Amino acid sequence: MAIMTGTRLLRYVFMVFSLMVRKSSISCEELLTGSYHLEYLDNTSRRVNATFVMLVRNSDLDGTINSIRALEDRFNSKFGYPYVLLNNEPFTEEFKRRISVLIPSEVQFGFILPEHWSQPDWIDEEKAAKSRKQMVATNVKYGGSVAYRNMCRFNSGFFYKHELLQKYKWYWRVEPNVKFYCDINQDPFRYMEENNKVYGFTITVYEISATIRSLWPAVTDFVENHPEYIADDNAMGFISDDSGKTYNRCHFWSNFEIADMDFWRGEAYTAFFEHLDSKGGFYYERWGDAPIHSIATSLFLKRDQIHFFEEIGYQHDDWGHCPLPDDIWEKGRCSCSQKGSFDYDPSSCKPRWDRFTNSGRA
Ligand SMILES: Nc1nc2c(ncn2[C@@H]2O[C@H](COP(=O)(O)OP(=O)(O)OP(=O)(O)O)[C@@H](O)[C@H]2O)c(=O)[nH]1
Ligand SMILES: [Mg+2]
Repeated sequence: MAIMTGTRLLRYVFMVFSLMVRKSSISCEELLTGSYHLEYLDNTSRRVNATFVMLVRNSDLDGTINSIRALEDRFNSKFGYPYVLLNNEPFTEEFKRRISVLIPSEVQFGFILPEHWSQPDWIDEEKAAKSRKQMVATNVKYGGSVAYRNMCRFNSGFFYKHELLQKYKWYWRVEPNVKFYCDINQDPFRYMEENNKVYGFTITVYEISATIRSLWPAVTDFVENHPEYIADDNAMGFISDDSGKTYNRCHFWSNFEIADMDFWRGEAYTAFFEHLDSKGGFYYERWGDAPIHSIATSLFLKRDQIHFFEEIGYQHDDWGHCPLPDDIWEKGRCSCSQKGSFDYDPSSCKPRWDRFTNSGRA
């Protein structure tokens, strides 16, 4: 304090007061002992309108704790973004207690309305059941699960309509048991906002064909009827190798997403989702939210509005991204091995993304 210049001191006092107004849980002791640092105050005063979103079950408690601890340690303890946790069943008191204790910023627990989380009545259950049975017989992951299909449909067309998310523009999707390997020193939300980005990813993979057999015909149908929604300089070249005739199955892995919900709420995506939903493919096949989000962003956005987060070291199940440039890896104090990064695994679409983003540019 003694060495602060007058301007810095005034700024500090202003930020302390504005934080006290917004965050009544800050204690005098914390202020006096200086456990709230200038960096934190500076970051929180520059936060954008954003939240983490986690869709979880009560049984996911341990995995949810793991993810939140990792995120707080590597990023959010410096920024204080809020969390919204959603569930199709009421969260137990124990779940809320165990999660709330981890999060110094705001956390809200939401219940998903059954109409956003159920197989619509007009779906022919006999046809859907036959397809599920066939997928089980051919060992398609989650092929027999209606709950998984409800989840994919919810993540495709409903999460951003949840009442707790209405006040937010940006979200960062987080799943249970994911890992964050590196310090995230720059605010990714701010990066997105300041650079006119809409959708951010870390991993891109191929979808299993058995789950999306009729998805691309439904997409081309939509595109033919709505050429007005197709962006100039879009990313069709990333998801199709023949100018849109077929889908190459590349998608951004949606268990990690940092994106602008206003895109999902907008006219193009709303019409797109309604069109796809009307085909019944969430239940007659097992369409995932990842290919649907990826196709929509690739068609309705300019390619520059889709961002690859190199600096976010991240792991979901067996596949993880570790920053490859040494300077980024060192600056992030990453705990992952660059050699183990999924980016150039044969199952990764990252080489295609690189080729695509480096091509067609003067
Ligand atoms: N509330 C709730 N959440 C669910 C349900 N099924 C899946 N989820 C959540 O939806 C997200 C995706 O589900 P996962 O089971 O991880 O599906 P996935 O990522 O495709 O597959 P994995 O490779 O097994 O992780 C996770 O955040 C889950 O916690 C469900 O029935 N209820
Ligand atoms: Mg998962």
